[in-house]
Amino acid sequence: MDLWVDTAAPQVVSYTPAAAALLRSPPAVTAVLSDPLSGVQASALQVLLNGAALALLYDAATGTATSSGGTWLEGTNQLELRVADVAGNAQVPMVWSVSIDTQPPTGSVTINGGAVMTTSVDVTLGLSAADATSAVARIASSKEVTPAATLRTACSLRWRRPSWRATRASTSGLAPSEMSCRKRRLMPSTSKIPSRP
Ligand SMILES: [Ca+2]
Repeated sequence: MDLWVDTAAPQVVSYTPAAAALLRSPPAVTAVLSDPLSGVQASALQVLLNGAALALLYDAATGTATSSGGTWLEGTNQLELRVADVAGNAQVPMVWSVSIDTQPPTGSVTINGGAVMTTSVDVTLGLSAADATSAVARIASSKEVTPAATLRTACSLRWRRPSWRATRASTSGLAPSEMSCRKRRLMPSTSKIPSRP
């Protein structure tokens, strides 16, 4: 007759997502568990997301528990992993937090303080950006503009010696990048002083 004595709780070999992780979308929570003697009690496995139990699948062959679904919050989420073995030894619940940030930063661009026209080849860009959940990593600007078709309908140029003259279909509602390109087109290197229509 064999008598098994198991006084050791299961061990959490690894888990995801990592503590303090910053993620763009809700993840599956996974944990690899080990209990050499009596084995992990699948029915005792629990992953709590902000206090609510997640649906969980346990693969005994690999010792991997995988969650699905759950109501994740924008910002900080608390996870708790509860594990016990068949003999009833429970591991101390593991608690950690991860952050979810699904929203891109908001930002704005102004050209020469929002001026509708400039006679200068050089303009000053006013750039601002903010992010409610994480932080803004960088701000980049470009003078590349697409699609070109938008520009053709947004403004037109007429050659009227000795100066360029520009007309525009609309000033309001154009994206800053379109304004940027329009200004570039308003100011060819050979032009003289542009004037309003
Ligand atoms: Ca055990």
